[in-house]
Amino acid sequence: MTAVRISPRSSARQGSKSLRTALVTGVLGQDGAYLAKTLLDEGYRVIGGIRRTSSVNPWRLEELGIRDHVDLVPLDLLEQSNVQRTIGRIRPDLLFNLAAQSFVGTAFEEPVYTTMVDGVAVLYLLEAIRSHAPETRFYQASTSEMFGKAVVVPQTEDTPFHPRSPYGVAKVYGHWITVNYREAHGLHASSGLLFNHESPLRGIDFVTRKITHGLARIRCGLQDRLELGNLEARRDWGHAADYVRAMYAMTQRPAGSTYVVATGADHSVRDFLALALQASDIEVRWEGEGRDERCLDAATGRPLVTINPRFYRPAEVDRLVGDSSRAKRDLGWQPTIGFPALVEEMVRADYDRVRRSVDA
Ligand code: NAP
Ligand code: F7E
Repeated sequence: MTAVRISPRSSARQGSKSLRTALVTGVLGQDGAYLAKTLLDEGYRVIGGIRRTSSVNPWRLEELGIRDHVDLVPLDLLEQSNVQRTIGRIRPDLLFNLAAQSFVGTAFEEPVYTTMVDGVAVLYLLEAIRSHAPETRFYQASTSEMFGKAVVVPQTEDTPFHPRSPYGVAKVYGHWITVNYREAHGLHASSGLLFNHESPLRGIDFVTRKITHGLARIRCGLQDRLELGNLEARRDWGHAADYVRAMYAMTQRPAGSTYVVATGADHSVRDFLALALQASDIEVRWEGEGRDERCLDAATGRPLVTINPRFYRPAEVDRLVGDSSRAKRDLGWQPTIGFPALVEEMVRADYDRVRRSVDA
């Protein structure tokens, strides 16, 4: 990991104003990295907000080759005074709020923290924009988790919300306060109802990356088996590189709005695992049922995947599949990377990293 240079005071407004400026919270996360790359390609100066930790790790920016092109500023969403000062100083043209406690499993263990970061902090940002930078165009990272126990399949912008986790509940607040500031204060504020999107830059706790990383370690003899939860859970999985294009497109519309971003097709965790095993050239057979089901190496009979109820959720979402007709019509947005290609890319990237002993 290389040393990280953090600009305590960004000079975005002091230098030439010819370059448009985008501020991205959560820039070190999966979407932050892909979005920063998209914005740089669009000609923006990109300032990335990060929270201070003992070892800030910009590995995703490094993987995309943009580490030296993004200015990092301290911006912990829970410190309202810092949020006010940073936005007042930078007055960005675009502000993307991607920072979040984004892991649903953790939200059940840390519901208050999750509510503060994923819900209340959205209000801190909107208040700062309202006070200091009302021309700033704002994007809020909303989620299909807000639909939760959805009454309609597929879900659209008009489907009622019924969140099933403290994460989903907090995001519902973030969404509605964004809509409210658009309607009440005339801000250019958009909310993207994004369904699951993955990539080789996905965090290691999420099931897709847990599978591809785990299989790579098994192939390299570094791990015996993979423990998973509910294999029947279904998600509408797309590629993060596609989804950040929709975020940017929302900020380019004449007015802010709400859009569903999804592929329109769902698959089970079992489907993802099967494709990942295939792409890893591992032949398997299954035995047992329910929580006793096991996936064995066809050649040796060794268990490769077992079920651990620890990874079940206290409450699951039902069938989440998105209808992106509106985004396709207004934003000209289309997903370009299909499910098998996504799985293969993730399997290949993790195998390469594990073989080269690269931490990610
Ligand atoms: P991610 O990889 O978990 O990234 C989240 C980022 O937020 C991390 O860089 C994290 O910092 C930062 N963060 C957390 N708490 C913070 C705080 N208090 N102050 C400042 N930064 C903080 O998530 P992602 O997958 O890129 O998702 C981006 C956004 O989209 C999130 O808001 C997520 O809830 C939402 N979303 C994601 C999906 C999806 O499928 N990926 C779908 C719908 C919505 P550290 O790097 O220090 O941990
Ligand atoms: O779980 C099941 C689990 O943690 C997907 C976040 O980006 O997308 C993400 O949230 C499914 C669930 O993602 C394991 O029960 C089985 O049904 O990868 P996940 P998520 O909860 O859908 C939404 C749209 C967001 O907004 C979130 O920020 O997979 N599952 N076995 C497992 N999940 C995990 N994590 N680990 C397992 O072992």
